Amino acid sequence: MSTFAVKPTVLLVAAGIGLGAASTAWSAESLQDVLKRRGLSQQDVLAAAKTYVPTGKRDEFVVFSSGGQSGQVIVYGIPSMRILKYIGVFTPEPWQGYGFDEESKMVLRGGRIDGRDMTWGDTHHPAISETNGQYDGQFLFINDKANPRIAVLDLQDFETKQIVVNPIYKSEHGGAFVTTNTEYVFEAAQYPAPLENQKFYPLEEMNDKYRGGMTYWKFDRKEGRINVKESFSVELPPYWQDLSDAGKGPSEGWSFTNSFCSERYVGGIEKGRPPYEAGCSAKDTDYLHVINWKKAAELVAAGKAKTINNHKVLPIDVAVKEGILFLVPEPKSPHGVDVTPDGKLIIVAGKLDTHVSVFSFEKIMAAIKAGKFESKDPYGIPIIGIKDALDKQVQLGLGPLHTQYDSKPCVAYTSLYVDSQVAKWDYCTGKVLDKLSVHYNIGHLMTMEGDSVSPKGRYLVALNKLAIDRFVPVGPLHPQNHQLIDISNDKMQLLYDMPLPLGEPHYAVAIEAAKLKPGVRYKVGTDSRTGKLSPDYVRAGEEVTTKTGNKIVVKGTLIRSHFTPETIEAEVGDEITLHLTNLERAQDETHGFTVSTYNVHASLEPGKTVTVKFKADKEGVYPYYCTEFCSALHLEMMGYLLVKPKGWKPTKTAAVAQAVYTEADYKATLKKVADTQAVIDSVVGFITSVNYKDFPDVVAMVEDATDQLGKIPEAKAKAEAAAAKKDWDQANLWAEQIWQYQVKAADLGLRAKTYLEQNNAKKVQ
Ligand code: K7E
Ligand code: CUA
Repeated sequence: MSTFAVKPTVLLVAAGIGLGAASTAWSAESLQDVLKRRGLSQQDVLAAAKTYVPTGKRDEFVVFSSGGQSGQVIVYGIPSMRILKYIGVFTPEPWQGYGFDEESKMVLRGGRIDGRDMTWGDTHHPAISETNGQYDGQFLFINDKANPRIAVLDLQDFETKQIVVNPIYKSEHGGAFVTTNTEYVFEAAQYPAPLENQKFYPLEEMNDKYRGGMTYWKFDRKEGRINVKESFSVELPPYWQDLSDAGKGPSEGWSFTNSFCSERYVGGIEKGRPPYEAGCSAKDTDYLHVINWKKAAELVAAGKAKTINNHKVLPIDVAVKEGILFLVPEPKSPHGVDVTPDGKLIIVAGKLDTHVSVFSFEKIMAAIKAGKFESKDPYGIPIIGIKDALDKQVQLGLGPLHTQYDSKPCVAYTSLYVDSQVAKWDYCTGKVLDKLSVHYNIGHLMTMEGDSVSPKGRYLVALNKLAIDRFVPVGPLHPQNHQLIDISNDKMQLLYDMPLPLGEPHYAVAIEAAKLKPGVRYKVGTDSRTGKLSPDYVRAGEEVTTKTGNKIVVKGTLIRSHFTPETIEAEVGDEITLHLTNLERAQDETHGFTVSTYNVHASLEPGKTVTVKFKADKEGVYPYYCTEFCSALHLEMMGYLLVKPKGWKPTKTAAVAQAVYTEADYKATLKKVADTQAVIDSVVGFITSVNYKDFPDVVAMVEDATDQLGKIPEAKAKAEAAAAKKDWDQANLWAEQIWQYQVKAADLGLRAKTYLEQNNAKKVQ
């Protein structure tokens, strides 16, 4: 408390003038001294200089990484590798109130399967929305392999808006990928199963009754949501569809999906059969699925699909008859298919082959046009001969998996899982250009905008599966390891190891930071999960609590540093619904809300309206409070939920005990108020002397400060009325409240002033 009993002028000095004094007393270490002391080489310093982002400066690229088993998304910057955010997607995330307030529970409810809440996920592949094949920075999609689902995140506020469950799969892997204008977000099945929900067929009927497939989710960009009704799937054989990619340029309108276990092997080691790993890798080739999705969509629109589980599915025989589905043999248990930026070539890597296979879209089309097929698979799908589709094969090393592209023409990078290396090579000439060891067992890799039509080059991240010996040990479960690699020169240079402590981040995508334009505040009253105004938001002065039967509805507000209301009275068994609106306009003025032991939490960013709901099923006294340290009086931002026994009646009518103040106290408070007003006047003088209106962030802070100051006349009238009656308690407390409004206004004003100074605001007359 004592900190804030000081005079406001002291606050000002601390905030502004104290800076100059710190830099003199110690003789500084030289760079050489530091290198010696820390045992760093020239190379280390070069790497550090390439990744270090000084205070106040920002990263060039933003990465959205899968959060693996956490079911979340991890956001970090490049080149600093600083983590910026975890976004709750398929699983509850307490900080953001995700899964603890009603609006976000609605989103998670969309991900229920068979009536069950799914509180974990296995996220694999994020994808950024595209316009003309370029990342546009508007939306992010990501899949859940375990519980086949896909999620839509809006990059306006980095929140999950929608989860849809795949209606026909039991697992899925080859998604999320987007078409060049994000018409569709697509995902392929992984492990075959009957498509009908909750339908059993024995494994002996694998070939007939089990299926894979490819689902094309129609994306409505205006709504920012997947349109489930307009979505469809193409039925595929029970090969294990793996990864996918969308055609672009000449191959636009097509999608490509690799597969493994085209053997359709059924294991059963406990029955004496060799395990899946043996039976699924016996053949020399599997199949690349080539699908004309544009035509498939037309066929579905023309009524050629059948309906399974309320979802349109284009059967294999129709797809074959209409000439939209083809297979190309690909060696050998592949994992990864990546279309080149120009859309002409399709690169597939076989985990058990030492080569990457480069297929030519032109050749594939020529074979289809000429009707030149080497055979049909057991489902009647035409198979194009591998020689008729192949442009070239390049030997890279052991266990090639995924490929990404550089801004330099023809340059590609392929991960070598077994060799623990990144191979840089030229897919036009077939030459291997460089190799770099990584630590260890790299899965995916990622270059900047590396799967768009115009990769940005510069950096590559190796997403490694093992992190042996890299970090300070933290127990048998190691962190994941993302390694940043400089690819701007001929030789790759390893720059940085970043431990990722959340889940196995299979894949990641990176976008130029400048393309992201997230908002910093909501329009007051916004339900962020729908993007619309909440029907239950209230402005200052409109707060209301109503009780109908055993249902209590509170429409309240939050502003530094109090809730309205500060008491909620209930009887045991009442159902309580709170609609809370954060009235702040200032950037980063988030409040949190929780009620002791009722397992609710909300994060209220400026302008947001959030609903929490619970049954007050236990008698007692439960403090509620703000969970974000929002202001100097943050700790005082609280209230009481009083849950009374049924039929309880007050026995005492005595007023709530108060501190006892004198006239002298009141006078002293008035003096403090006058001093603070002088500070505010000088800050306001500065702000209005410059072009602050050109800075939207400052304008928002000024609005908030004006809000705070606007409450003063009412408090002042109350103080004066009490003083007239010589009620010094009330007079002094209302004068203190005036000071509270001033302090918050001054705090905002000082922040605005600093901002203006740092951003070179110009004097106006
Ligand atoms: Cu782990 Cu793309 Cu699911 Cu490869 S995936 S490594
Ligand atoms: Cu609001 Cu702390």
